[in-house]
Amino acid sequence: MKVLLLLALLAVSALAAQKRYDGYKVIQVKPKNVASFNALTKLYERQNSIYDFWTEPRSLDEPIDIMVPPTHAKEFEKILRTYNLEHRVKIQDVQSAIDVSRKDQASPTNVKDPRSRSGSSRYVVNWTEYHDYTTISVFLAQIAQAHPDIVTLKTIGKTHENREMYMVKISNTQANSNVTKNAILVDGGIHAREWIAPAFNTWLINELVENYAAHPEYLDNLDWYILPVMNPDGYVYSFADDRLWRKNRNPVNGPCVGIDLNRNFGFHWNEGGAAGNGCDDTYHGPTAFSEDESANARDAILSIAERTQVYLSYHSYSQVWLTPWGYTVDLPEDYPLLFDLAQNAVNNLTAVYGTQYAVGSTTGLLYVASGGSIDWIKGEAGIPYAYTVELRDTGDFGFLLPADQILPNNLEMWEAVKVIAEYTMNIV
Ligand code: 0X9
Ligand code: ZN
Repeated sequence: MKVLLLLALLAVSALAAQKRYDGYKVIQVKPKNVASFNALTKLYERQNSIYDFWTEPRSLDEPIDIMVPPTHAKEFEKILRTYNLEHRVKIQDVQSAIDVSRKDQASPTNVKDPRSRSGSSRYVVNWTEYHDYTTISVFLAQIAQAHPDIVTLKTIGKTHENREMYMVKISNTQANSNVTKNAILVDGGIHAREWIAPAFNTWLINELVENYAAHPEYLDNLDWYILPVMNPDGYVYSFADDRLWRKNRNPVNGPCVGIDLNRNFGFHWNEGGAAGNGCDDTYHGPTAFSEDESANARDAILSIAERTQVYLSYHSYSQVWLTPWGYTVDLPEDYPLLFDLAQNAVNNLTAVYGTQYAVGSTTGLLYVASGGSIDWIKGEAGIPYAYTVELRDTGDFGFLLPADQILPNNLEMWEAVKVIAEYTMNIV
């Protein structure tokens, strides 16, 4: 009885510790004219620690999703009235939406006996739920152990909170061992709350390995390097403490915690579209590569960069496929090549369920954002086909994408990745 009481108390206090979003709304706004677009951009630049822009101001005809706290509901209504803004409430109460989406979170894995929960399936993960970092780590160890001939699990360093960061190498080392293979680098989860990105990456690892027979050429002729969770501390925090956490968990900013790792990479670092205020969600950090996570990624990537032709960095949401640059409106010289490959990949994706993705440069489709990983990867590491891909959806659920969309998301994205793989095999 006492034990039960203690457990109940623990459960309640764990819940109580979670950041709550009672009365927060996500409102989609259409700017439509220059004055209102500028007003919203100003709000984004000056007050993004109050108003969480789930999507940033992009262009006049693109809707913007803004999470408004109840304390600022009146002020925001005034802005809507002043600029006569067309708007629609997308999420009436963010806390209720988080409560609903909690059913999509798999229960934690018993590390001592990882098989106890998974029943008959081979691995601890499935793709009908979102899994915590421990479970993903156990899965990586399991699949590496089951396929020592094709999977190598490497640790590339530790996070600020001392968690291991993993990189998975997948290749059939028996095939074509005399030639140097082209490589594809994949990452995801640089932003903690974008759970669909790690969920796609673990699926991709499983598909490449377990379904080898369906596409042996992908492992016979290519090396794959996958960093399934780039921001483990943030990811853990988004499970346990704050579902909408984005940055890492380095507390260097006085009262505020965290650096946006996708503003911390060292190519034209801090040249716009990144915040100097440590409380902002796009804080670029004190210096380029100041963070353990970005520095570890840099070192691991540099060691494989020479043979690597493609980089796919998974985020959510918006359904867009982005090329460099993020720091400038200029386009890279080989932009037509990057665009064509991306468009072919997207066309194949759309053929599955009709899901639409827009293709274009980061500044062309989104906004100026310096210090992003793709800019450094193309500009400094020299990997030519560098892309950021924003997965499902277009804002109905946003970051709280229901788990029943994981599989459709993954299956359609796989069709795009197949086009990339076919192309990369043949680059000489
Ligand atoms: O702003 C970002 O970091 C990405 N969008 S997100 O909504 N997932 O935060 C886009 C990154 C685009 N690439 C560069 N910044 N270079
Ligand atoms: Zn992101």
